[in-house]
Amino acid sequence: MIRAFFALTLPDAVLDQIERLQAAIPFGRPLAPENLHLTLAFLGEMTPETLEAAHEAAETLAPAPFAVELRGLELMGRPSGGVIAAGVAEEPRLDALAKGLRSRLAGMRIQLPRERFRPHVTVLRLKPGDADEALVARILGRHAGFRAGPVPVTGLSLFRSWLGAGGARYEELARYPFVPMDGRDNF
Ligand code: 2AM
Repeated sequence: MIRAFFALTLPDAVLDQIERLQAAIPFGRPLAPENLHLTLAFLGEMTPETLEAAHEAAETLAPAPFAVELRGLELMGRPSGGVIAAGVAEEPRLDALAKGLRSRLAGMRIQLPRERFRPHVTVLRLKPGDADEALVARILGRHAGFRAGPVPVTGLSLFRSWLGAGGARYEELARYPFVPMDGRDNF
């Protein structure tokens, strides 16, 4: 089985901004720059045949390129085991892209483990004892004005996730550049 997900990659300038943010947070385990991404759809464990179907689904997406901005910080989960993530400024074209991808996957009878799309970029992972609620709240408040971008959305990527003792490692299996078909958005 192959553990896979679709995500947007981030430009170096944004990776640098996130790295500076990570350095300013005094707890948690920062994700390495090569592990930072914006997940569009987590597929979970797939057979090679199902993964091929997911690949074909993604190939039919052809929106016009656009851009998003990272904005603010949030705690997802609990301080004892959640993640600190950068939020994403509201962008209807991003929602349309995720929806278009998910409906194409559904058309291939691929059920996603989690339905709701909540765009974010995980920047730190927390484990028990890293920080209490008050400290997390203080840090979130201090960095509420965090902004990074633009993140040009000129394509998406299919990643394989390898789980290991040192954490997950991601491998880009395919890239789908956006080439608008007949000049129109095709989410
Ligand atoms: P995260 O950013 O919230 O950690 C690769 O593992 C990507 O898929 C990560 O970005 C992760 O989201 C997301 N992911 C991992 N496990 C998941 C799950 N069970 N459901 C939804 N998304 C998941």
